[in-house]
Amino acid sequence: CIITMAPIVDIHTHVYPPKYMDLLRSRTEVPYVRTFPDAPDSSRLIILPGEDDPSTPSTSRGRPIGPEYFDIAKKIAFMDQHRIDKSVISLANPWLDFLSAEEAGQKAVEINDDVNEQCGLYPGRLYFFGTLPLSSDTDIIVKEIERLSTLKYARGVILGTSGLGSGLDDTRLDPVYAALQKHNQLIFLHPHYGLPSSVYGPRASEYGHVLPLALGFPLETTIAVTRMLLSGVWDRFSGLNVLLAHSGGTLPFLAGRIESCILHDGHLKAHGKTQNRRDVWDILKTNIYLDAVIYSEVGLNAAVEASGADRLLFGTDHPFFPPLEEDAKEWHSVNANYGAISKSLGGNNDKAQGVLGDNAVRILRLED
Ligand code: 5CU
Repeated sequence: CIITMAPIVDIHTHVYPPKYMDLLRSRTEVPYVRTFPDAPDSSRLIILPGEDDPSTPSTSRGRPIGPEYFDIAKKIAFMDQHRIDKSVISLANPWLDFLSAEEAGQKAVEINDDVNEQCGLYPGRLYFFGTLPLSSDTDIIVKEIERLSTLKYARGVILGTSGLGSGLDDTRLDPVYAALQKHNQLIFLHPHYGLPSSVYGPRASEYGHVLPLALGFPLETTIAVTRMLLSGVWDRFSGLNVLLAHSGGTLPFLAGRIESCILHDGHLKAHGKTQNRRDVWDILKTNIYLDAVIYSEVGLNAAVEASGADRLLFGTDHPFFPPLEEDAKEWHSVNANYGAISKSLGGNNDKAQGVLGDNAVRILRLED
C-alpha cells in the first residue's frame, strides 16, 4: 500500500481525436474502423498488420471501439475512477505512418491542434505528446516540431519505430533528432508493427492478440532502440531524451547481453566502433525514461535497476486492455500496474510517489 500526497500522472494513455476518427472511418484498408455483417451494431478498430485477414475469427478481428477511444469526457471519467490527476495523452498507433507525403503534413497540424484544444477543456489535467508527419520531407517534420513547441499543452512527441520508413537508426532523421533536442521535446517511443507474422506460426489465429501484443510489441521496441544505440544516435545527440513504452520492451533485461555482444564483435572492433562510445548503461541512466506499464513487479524491478526509480513513470495504456467482464468497475490492467509499483517500491514512499507522479511532473513540466 502506498500513501501518496503526490499527484498521480498517467503518461501512457491514448486517444483517437475526432479528426483522426474521421480519417479511420473514411478508409477501407488497415487502419480503419467499420462494422462487419456478423455484428452490425458494433464498430471494430482494425489497426495491426494483417488484422483483417478473412481467416481471422471475428473475436480477434481488431477490437471493439466505443467512445472511450475518442470522447475526451470518457478519458476524464476513467481518470477520476482510477484516482489519476493528470494525463499526458497521445494519439494511438499507427499515427500518421500510412499517409502519403502530401497528406501527412496538414493532417499532423489538424490533429495536434485538435488534441491541444481537447487538453484546453480540462486545464491542469491534460497534456499531450504530439504526432509527427513522418512520411513528409524532414523540413516539414522539423516545422511541426517547432510549431508543437509553441502549443500550450504539448510536452513531446509520440513516435513509432519505422522512422522515415527504414527505422530510427537512419541518419536522415538527424535534423529531426536535432530539432527535438533543441526544443527539449521528449520522444515517447511506442511499438506498432510487432514482428513478422511468420514468427507467430501457423496456429497464430488460435491465440488472439497475445503473441503480437505481449511479445511482438516489446521486441519491436527493444530492436528499434538497440539500432539507435548501435548507429550512435546518442553519441551525436547526447541530450536527446526518449521515453520507452512498456518499461523498455525487454531492454532492461537484455542490456547486459547487448553490451557483451558489442564488445565481442570483430566487425565492430575492426571499424573502431567498440571504443569511444556511450554504452547502453550510460544511455539508460542519462537519456532513457521508462514507463511502468509492465503489470508485474518482476519486470518493474528490472526497469528500476536499469534506469533508476527517478526515471520511471506510471502509465495505463487506456483505452486498450479494458476488463472483459461487463460489470467490472476498475480496470485489472491499471490495478496490476499500481500493484507492481506498490510491491516493488512500497517500502520507499518517496520513490513510489516519484513513479506515480512526481517524476512526470518534474520531467514533463506539468506544474499547475
Ligand atoms: O490492443 C492493441 O492492439 C494495442 C495497440 O494497438 N496499441 C496499444 O498501445 N496497446 C494495445
